Amino acid sequence: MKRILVTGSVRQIGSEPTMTLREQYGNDNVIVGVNRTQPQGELKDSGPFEKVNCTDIKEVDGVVKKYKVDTIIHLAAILSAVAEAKPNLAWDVNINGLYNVLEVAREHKCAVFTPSSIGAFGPTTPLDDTPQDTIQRPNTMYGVTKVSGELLCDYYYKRFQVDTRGVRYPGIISNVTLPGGGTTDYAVEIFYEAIKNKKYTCYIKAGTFLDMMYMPDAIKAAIDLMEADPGKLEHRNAFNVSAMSFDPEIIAAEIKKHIPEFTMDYDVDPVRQAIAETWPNNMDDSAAREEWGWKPAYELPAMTKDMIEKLTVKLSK
Ligand code: AKB
Repeated sequence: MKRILVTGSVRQIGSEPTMTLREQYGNDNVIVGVNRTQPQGELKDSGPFEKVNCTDIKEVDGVVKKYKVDTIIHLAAILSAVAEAKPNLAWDVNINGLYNVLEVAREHKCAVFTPSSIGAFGPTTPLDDTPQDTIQRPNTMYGVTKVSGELLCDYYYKRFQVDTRGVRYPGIISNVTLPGGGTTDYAVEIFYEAIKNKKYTCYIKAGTFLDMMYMPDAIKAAIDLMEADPGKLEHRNAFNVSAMSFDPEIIAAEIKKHIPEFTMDYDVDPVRQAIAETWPNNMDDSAAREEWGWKPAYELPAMTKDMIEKLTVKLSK
């Protein structure tokens, strides 16, 4: 990776990876691709940014040509809960947007990283120790777009030799950008509410286990996979990666160790609960460990401690 375009740079999953990429590859070598939300602060001031709406192939093509981009980190996507509310938009961004990125990559010989998700699984998938290769019949629009995206990336690799790579991200927990429109967002909101109000009303039922990952590990997964020896990659576009699995009771208990007065109650959202019930309780990520040495640094206790320390400082400003 020498010249990198990051789409979706300003959104939940985009802003921190973009800054890490700038630190590692040079500010001028990482182009922030924005659509409607303008970048702020360090993200805006530290290097180039350009309007890149991935559903407009001319915009993607223009920026790739202008900066001689060799790698596209394609993070622009509509997440699960919004995708259920706006399936047309989800199809347009998650499928047509990806197709445009792959076409431009084919033309200009770029490598492409695209995240898939635990949302690529569904109700008939084995939900415990979910294997790398297994049944994928999701019943959400988000899931449909994620499975299609995995297949499309495989196709572009086999048919056109585009160097496509990707992981199935679990819920990502970050102290920088607030989540929006996902099913796993509760695992971030809970920290903000615990610090600000000492209580949280959770929209996911007790006993619903989901895989999660702290943002530094999510960034490491993307960079390690893109830097991996291609000769060792068998799965390429859809590696299961996980760092921890918990239900709302377990994360609440961990937070209570730091904020003893914290309490949690429930007001379950039927849409997000139904989605969560079709996603793995925990994935088997041994293929990623074997093929490119995946190893997360943060489990639940270390992530919780770091989130509380960082957010306490941030929210006191
Ligand atoms: C969501 O909840 O939609 C995302 C995801 C797991 O893909 N965070």
